[in-house]
Amino acid sequence: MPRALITGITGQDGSFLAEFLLRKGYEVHGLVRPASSPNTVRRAVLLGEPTVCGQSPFFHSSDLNDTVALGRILSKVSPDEVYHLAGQSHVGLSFEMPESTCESVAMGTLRLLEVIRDLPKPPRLFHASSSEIFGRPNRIPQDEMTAIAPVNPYGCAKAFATQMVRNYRTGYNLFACNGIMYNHESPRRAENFVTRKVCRAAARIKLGLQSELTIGDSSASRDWGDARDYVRGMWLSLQHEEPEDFIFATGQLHRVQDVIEVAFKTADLDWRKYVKQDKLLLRVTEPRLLVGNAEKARRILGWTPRTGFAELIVEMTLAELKSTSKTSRKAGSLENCTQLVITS
Ligand code: G4F
Repeated sequence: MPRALITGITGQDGSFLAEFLLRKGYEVHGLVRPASSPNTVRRAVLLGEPTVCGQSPFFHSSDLNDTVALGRILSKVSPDEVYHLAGQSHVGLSFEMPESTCESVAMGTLRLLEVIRDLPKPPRLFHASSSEIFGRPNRIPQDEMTAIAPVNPYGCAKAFATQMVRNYRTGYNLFACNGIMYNHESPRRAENFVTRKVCRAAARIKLGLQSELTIGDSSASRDWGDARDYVRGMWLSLQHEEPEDFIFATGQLHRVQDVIEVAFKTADLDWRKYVKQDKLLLRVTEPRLLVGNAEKARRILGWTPRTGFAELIVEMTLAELKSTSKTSRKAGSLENCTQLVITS
């Protein structure tokens, strides 16, 4: 039975990856911060299912800033594959907390690399890098050779981590890959990312629980895909015979405004009546035209995204309507929603 360790197992990607690997017959281990209680963790990972295929992950309390504890866990678990997804991942927050963002994202990755290089049998390592390393790129769409030019603290920290992974691969012969991930979403996305924020607001407005949606730059555009597709890409990266970097992206740019229009239409609402802009939500700097060319992943790994943008936003909005209506006294007002299918 192959064994995998996931840092960031309680996040959107970590929970999907844990399920994906359990279904493939892996023994799955996850690193969790000591503050997360096992019950909360299990709920986040398996979303109410006690097990996937009769298995559930093993959780280990540790922090990426504790190299000794990290080394102990890696020695004990002795994984074949490590998926490194942990770290502060909100770009807006990284302007407010640049030091702790760099500590978790940049130094956390370096510590993990140091521990792995000292192991007698180093596992294969996948590092979840980000399109944010490209900032305002001179090449559109971006590929694995595009110059790194981040424009925010999070992007700078990811650039450092990405380059360190490359250095350890070359210098110490580690099987270490960067997946340069463009935005990827799902109903499990945290509420402070724009797609979830919009879909949640559309559902809550429909159910009478919220009166408006306040948004930052609605003209900002991103290459948005489905997190479940990207998790498959993570696994495929480590099954290839050579360690390499791969772009994971849809190649399609959409605006925040497009998210708003699809979500509000799904909830059968006119967005013009509810959406307000707030300059306080604008970022110090915005990256521009981050859109990826995933041709290398398609050619070498056979990876292509399966879910389209509109389909994803509709699914997220319907999931919000369903979960919110369970707790709402106004569930009856769902009757007019387009494409709404609520199953128990
Ligand atoms: O959803 P976002 O916060 O995602 P962002 O900044 O693109 O970062 C995400 O994707 C990256 C690439 O994969 C990851 F590396 C990163 O960890 C994270 O997962 O914002 C998307 C866009 C931005 O242009 C932002 O300025 O939406 C704009 N936006 C407009 N109003 C807003 C809002 N973003 C948020 N979070 N909240 C708003 O009210």
